Amino acid sequence: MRDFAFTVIQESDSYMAMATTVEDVAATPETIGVADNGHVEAPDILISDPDLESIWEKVKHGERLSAEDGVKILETEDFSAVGLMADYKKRQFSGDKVYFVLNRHLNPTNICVLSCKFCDYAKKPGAEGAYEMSMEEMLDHLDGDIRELHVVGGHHPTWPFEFYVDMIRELHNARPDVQIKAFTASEIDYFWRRWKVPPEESLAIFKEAGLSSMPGGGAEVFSDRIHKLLLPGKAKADRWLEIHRIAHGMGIKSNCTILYGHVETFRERIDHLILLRELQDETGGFLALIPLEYQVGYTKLRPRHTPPMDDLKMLAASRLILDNVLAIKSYWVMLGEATAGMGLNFGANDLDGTIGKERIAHAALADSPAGIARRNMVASIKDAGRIPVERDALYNEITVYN
Ligand code: V47
Repeated sequence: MRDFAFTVIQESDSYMAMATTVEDVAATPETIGVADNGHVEAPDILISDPDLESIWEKVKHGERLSAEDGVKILETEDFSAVGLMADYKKRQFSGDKVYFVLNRHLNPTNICVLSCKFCDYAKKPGAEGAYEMSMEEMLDHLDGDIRELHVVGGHHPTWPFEFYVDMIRELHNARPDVQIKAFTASEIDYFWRRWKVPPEESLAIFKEAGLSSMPGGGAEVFSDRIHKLLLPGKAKADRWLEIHRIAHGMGIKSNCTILYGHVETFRERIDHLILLRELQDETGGFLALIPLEYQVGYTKLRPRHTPPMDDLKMLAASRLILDNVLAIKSYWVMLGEATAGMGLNFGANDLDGTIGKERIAHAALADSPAGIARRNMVASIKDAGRIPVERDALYNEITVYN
């Protein structure tokens, strides 16, 4: 049987050795509760779909699930069995704890050279609604008692690389206590394509300027078919994975995402998760997966949002396939608060954050409020019968709300 807690302890130790400041030391299994909850009693599960029998045997025995298993989880009608299996798996990572962070999203510009077919946020220069923030406006995002600033924007045609370095430096100097999680792999790739700054160099410069970790955006779906269809010109799977590999090797932890619920197949979703799992085996550098439910908005790649039942199966499949990543986020901004709350019983152990001024999902008409406060986070987690834990960007625990 695979001993997950032990694997994580080894991986975290190697990253702690590379970390440079106290704030940049990532959480250890002790701080996230893995050590306490590594051995969890398997519940009796009533399984009505025979396809799930062998999957449950594997989950109980700590065996890896295959791509075929993942597809069966997404296809099954046996909704409750899937939820219970994912919940069991989740307890091995974090018991009953559910994490959240006090954070703000900063989207410095929506001007973007790309034309991804799912994106309502990007604008061409001069188009109605296109914006560029001044440094002062960006610094305004550092209000209140936030711990994490999430910085992601369009691939701007003319902002020089040095401007992005100044951005990180000024944000960091203004609030050294706030951990800056900035720039998707797609943006890091763009700094190479546009300004010829290779990822090793840009990441080292950003790290020195105050970058603490990287967000998981820009991954979309790692399939050549989808890439050709929806995101011509954007970093492909290999490049996205390569950039995260480089970051992890430099001691920069990161998140990963999958954008689902548009034109991808179930098999393409699971293949994507398996590629993430393989990289995580290699580096141990991913902190969390965020399954992003496609927001129909004005792009209308499909007529309706993914139904909540399918969102919940997607969370469960993510938890069960990605058996080596600590956190699975139930991302309330895209799922809506009700489904995100239910997600805490389908394998998710993180509600992301209080967010504040998020723009990307709201450009696509996501209907949850643009920021819910700490109180609401704690209440939502307690409503799901779980223990709220406020964390920092690197999953160090700040407060446990017992
Ligand atoms: O990469 C764009 C996605 C991502 C749409 O790392 C859309 O902690 C749904 O990556 N419907 C940015 N999604 C958001 C993101 C993220 C969010 C929260 C936390 C973290 C983290 C990362 O949003 C983009 C793209 O995949 N996106 N348009 C849309 N219509």
